[in-house]
Amino acid sequence: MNSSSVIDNSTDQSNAAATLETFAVAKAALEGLSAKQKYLPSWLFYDAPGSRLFEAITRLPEYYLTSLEHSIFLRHADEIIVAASGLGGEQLSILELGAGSASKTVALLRALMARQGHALYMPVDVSEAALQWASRNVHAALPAVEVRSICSEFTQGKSLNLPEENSRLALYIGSSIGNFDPEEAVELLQWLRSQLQPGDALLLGTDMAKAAAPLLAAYNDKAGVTAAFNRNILARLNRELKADFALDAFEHRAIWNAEESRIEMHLDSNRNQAVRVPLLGRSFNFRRGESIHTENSYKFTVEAVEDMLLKSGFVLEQSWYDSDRWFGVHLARVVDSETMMEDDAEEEAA
Ligand code: AVJ
Repeated sequence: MNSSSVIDNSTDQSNAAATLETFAVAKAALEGLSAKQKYLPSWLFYDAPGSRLFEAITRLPEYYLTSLEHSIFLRHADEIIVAASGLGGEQLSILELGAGSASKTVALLRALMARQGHALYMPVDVSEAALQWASRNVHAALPAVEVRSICSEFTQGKSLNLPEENSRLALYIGSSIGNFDPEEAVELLQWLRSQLQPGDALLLGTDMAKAAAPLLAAYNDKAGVTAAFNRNILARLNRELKADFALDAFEHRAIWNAEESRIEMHLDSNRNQAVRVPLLGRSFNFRRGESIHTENSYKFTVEAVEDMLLKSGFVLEQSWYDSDRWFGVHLARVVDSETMMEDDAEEEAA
């Protein structure tokens, strides 16, 4: 990366949102780089260059997740929509956490349009740019779909103020849930449950636990795009916090942690070095071989999915897979809290 790609946020657009975001980046960097095992939270990957690199990852031959999930949607969209619609007979609308390019979502919206003749699509994202991208893509493919964007940081537990008239299918796809530790994943899904009503549904996409080889290949691609994606987190600290990370002084490493059932990504310092971060007013020392842990990507069994859903107030109704069962798409229903309390009472009585 050369210096001409450095963006100066302070002179460029000094709006309140940018300042808030820089503050969040600074806080995350200070916390993570001060820890004994250094880490940086994986949301830091997704600035504009990082989001482009992620899109490139989804097109890599080794990164099977996106293409398999897309093929599951293409093959089973009608069935998924019928199953999600349940018995209520109301119109179904689609809510999506994390808008992305919405390219996979189009398959579901097409099936919903065919069934109802109308579809309301509500993408939720922190990034206005991501929301615009999603709604532009949906509009290009399906001009009749009504898009209502919701700009919100959904990991912060705030209300989405959803319209009440329809029943909803919430999408959390792409195995994004795999970036959270098990407890955090349950907290996120519990919050989602709190935004929904009894009878509403959730469609959750998860990468499934499998042999180490294809997993390692998916996170150590030959073209080095994942390595560039991983290093972009340091480039971002250089851009936004004026840090002086030498990108070639950190090596991309992705490993399979079988005990935790997760891929871990790290950046390993290949020398003893100090890195200055002027916006934090300090520097950080790295020993040769010391790592910055940048991501966990959990891989699930269907039992683990069912358990996570139950703890969050959902019951698993049906799962769809590719022929190798590498990727899973799970339909779950909101459990209404009265039934849940009755169940608890029965358990206590037993
Ligand atoms: C977007 C979180 C699903 O964990 O596979 C891709 C991100 N990291 N390559 C994943 C990612 C490295 C991705 N998720």
